Amino acid sequence: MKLSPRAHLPLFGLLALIAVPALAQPEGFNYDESKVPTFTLPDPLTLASGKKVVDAKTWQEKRRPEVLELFEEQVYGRSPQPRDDMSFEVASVDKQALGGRAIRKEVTVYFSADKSGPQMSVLIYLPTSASGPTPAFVGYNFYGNHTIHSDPGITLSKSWMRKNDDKGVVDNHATEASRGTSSSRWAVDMILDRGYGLATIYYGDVDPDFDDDFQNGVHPLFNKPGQEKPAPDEWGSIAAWAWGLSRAMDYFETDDDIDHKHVAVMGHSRLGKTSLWAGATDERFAITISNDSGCGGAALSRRRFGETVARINTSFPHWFCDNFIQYNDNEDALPVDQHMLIALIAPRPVYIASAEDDKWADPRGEFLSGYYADPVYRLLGTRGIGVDMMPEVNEPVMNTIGYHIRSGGHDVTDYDWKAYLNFADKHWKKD
Ligand code: GTR
Repeated sequence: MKLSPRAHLPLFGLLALIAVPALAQPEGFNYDESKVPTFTLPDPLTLASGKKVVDAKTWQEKRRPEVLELFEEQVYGRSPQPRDDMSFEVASVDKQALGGRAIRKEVTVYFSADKSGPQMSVLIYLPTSASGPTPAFVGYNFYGNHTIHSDPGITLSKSWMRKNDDKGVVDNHATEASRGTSSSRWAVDMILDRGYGLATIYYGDVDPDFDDDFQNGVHPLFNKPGQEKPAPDEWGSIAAWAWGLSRAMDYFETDDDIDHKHVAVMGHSRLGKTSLWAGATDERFAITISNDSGCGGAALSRRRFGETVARINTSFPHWFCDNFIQYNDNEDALPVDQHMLIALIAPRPVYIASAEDDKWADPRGEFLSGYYADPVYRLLGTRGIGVDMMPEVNEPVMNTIGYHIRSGGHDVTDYDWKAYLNFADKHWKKD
């Protein structure tokens, strides 16, 4: 059976009523549902041999490795194992942070024995009220750990940052004016009140986000002798960032204050693409959350709605592996689509969030990847997505696959965090 999204159009007819005109989206791209081309998605439950997958064992042992390999080789690139000389160092601990409600820790992860080499700083808040190991969310931030809260005890990042006047970045570096400038995206109080911890890392610690042929960040640490940059099937920046999240998980496994069996990986936009790849490649992440992840994240590439493969590979040549370039304006040749990325996370819970005005990220394409991953989730004995049409704005669905489309634009809001906390409660605090 070939899956055809067209077959479901009547079910999704309501969407037309809730659509709003595109706001400030790049011109020259399609934002018109009627202009989405007809396409056929690859079936996650058919082996390369053409045989159907009809039981969980065949998925786990045969089909899942095939799909993972395709994404590694063709989309994100293969990542290495961590080096044996990686180490962790607790750089600071304050047991009375945020007026006594949180333990704040800062942990440095050195990716090799060279402590002046690539490293990342993990900022962790845990509720002081916790009586044992705490379940936690982990996610990257865009402009340094010190931006997520005005807490003066957070070490100001010294790393290279992208230019941004609103974030107090001067000469590509943070200043005191940067503190707390992203706090609206990090519901620290709400997370602590609900009994969860939060860990965050500046993504540029792992790989600064610009195209320099991988001369900085973690990549050079893993070059083979004579190698100057990753091969066409080796890790781009998204894969490197996802790899960094796994190194944070390596640390959590050593920290008795963190319930490492209950860690949710969350990310927004390019970092939502990253959280999905982290959840797909590292089964230690018990929940995966993508916030407005769009093209190369949850959105189906074949829809060519909003951002396209050609556009993302042109604007951000370092994000994916070089093999992905062959799919520029050639999406139908992809051996995978993003519903299969969601399927790689099965049977673990995954939450996909969209925003109504974020047409660039293709909200409907983000929903459909969850929808078309559902057969894999159900084969593995879960409830899957549990709905057969896209929900209305601000009406989250929460089964093993969760989804919402919130009103507003490309952002992370308290509304999103509330949904993620509810989703974690639903899966982890069963009576
Ligand atoms: C945009 C890019 C999106 C998304 C976003 C972000 O410019 O086209 O795919 O990743 O950046 O990460 O903020």
